[in-house]
Amino acid sequence: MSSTQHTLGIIKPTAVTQRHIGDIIKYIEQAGFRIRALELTKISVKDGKAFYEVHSQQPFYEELYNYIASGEVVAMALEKENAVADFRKLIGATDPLQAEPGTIRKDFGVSISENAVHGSDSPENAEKEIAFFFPRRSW
Ligand code: IDP
Ligand code: MG
Repeated sequence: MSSTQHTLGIIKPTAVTQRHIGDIIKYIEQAGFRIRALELTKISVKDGKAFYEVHSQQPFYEELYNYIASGEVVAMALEKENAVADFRKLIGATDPLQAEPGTIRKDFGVSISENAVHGSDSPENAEKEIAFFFPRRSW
């Protein structure tokens, strides 16, 4: 059984500076997602650390939070049946080189760090991540 679900997507700094916001949103809308909230914003290093806390034991943690805080990003709350899994499918593998043709990371990612987009990995984390960016959510 499937039901309406939400996920958090982030267009990462490199994709923003490369002016791929419109292209990426087009992929997202054409895949059937409804955008429920959207903000162009800049994350502080402190917030980047908190957002990626789950990766704090990874060797790439410092690079990760510094990168997400390095420029403007677009945070989006997305709605669809099976939104979490379907968005992971749409964005493709973490490493753009491994991602399937037609996925966002394949088409707009430049490296494993600069892989164009973030997508929540579970419905529970999606709820937390949406609350992180959109604390006044009314839907
Ligand atoms: P995901 O974004 O596909 O869920 P995660 O394993 O959750 O991948 O890692 C979070 C982010 O950390 C990735 O999107 C990627 O940008 C970065 N990352 C993952 N593995 C590496 C690595 O080995 N080196 C550098 N950055 C990495
Ligand atoms: Mg992840």
